Amino acid sequence: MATVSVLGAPTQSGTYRRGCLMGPAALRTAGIVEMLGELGHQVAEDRDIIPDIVGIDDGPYAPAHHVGEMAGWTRAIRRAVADALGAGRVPILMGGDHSIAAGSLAALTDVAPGSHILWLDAHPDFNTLTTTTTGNLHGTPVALAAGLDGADVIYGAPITPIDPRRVTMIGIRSVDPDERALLRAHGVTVHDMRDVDEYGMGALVRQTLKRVAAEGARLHVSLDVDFLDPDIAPAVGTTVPGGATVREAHLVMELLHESGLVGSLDLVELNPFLDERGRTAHLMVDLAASLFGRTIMDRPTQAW
Ligand code: EXY
Ligand code: MN
Ligand code: MN
Ligand code: MN
Repeated sequence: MATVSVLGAPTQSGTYRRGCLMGPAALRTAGIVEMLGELGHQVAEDRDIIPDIVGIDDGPYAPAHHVGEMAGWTRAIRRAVADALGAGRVPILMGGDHSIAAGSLAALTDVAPGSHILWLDAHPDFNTLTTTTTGNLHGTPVALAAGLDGADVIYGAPITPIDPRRVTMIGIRSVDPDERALLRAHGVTVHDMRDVDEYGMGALVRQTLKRVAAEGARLHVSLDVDFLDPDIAPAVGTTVPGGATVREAHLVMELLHESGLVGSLDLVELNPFLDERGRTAHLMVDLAASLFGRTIMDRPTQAW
């Protein structure tokens, strides 16, 4: 059983559509804390993070916007997630837009160097402050955590970057031209939805878990609502048709649980304003339940 830190990051400055700052409240309303208790885990803390105040003029970074806000959230999240990991807890970082993962990914290099990252998303979020064309910083966290252009602005000092060769992405179906070149240049493993169609979600996840085990690494999971098909998860601002089904997503989580390799989780981009009576919020909590050990029939589980 795990001791868990439930950490809210109620921000939407990294995206263009308002609403996902209500994400943490919606996940709590959908019962994420109660779910963890019912599965026998101990919730040691359940709080929202307060961002640092960082004044940065967006001008030089245009079209990037809210650069100072992202810097403030990133630095506070990095400390909170690192504290949880350092205390042997499993942090669940609840967004809020995906820019918050710049903080959780940096915490990994602070406290769990060599971690592997599984990015479950329609998008690679591998733009930099210079390649972003929309200026929405939720499209940049992986590239910034890898130390690419703009990392020093967001983190405020040089960071020990994540190793992009230890990043595996599944569900990808919307990639910008510059991202495509950067992903290839930096050795990120990208399983787009064509791979999912060809090989199946189970095979891709098992292959990833084999790599993580061979690396002797812990696994960080970053789940963006838009990994899922919009028909089943409409409550997200950046929907892309052709996403994961409910059962594909549960299979990912069930296999991850059985591996015993997962040490931390981001649940991001939930926009309750776009939801239908909380069904996306409940789906995200149900998927987290599969990650934390809920099964259909009894199955051998591994210690966390
Ligand atoms: N690649 C596009 C951009 O950089 O704006 C779209 C990014 C969407 C990011 C969402 C969080 O996944
Ligand atoms: Mn994302
Ligand atoms: Mn996305
Ligand atoms: Mn998104």
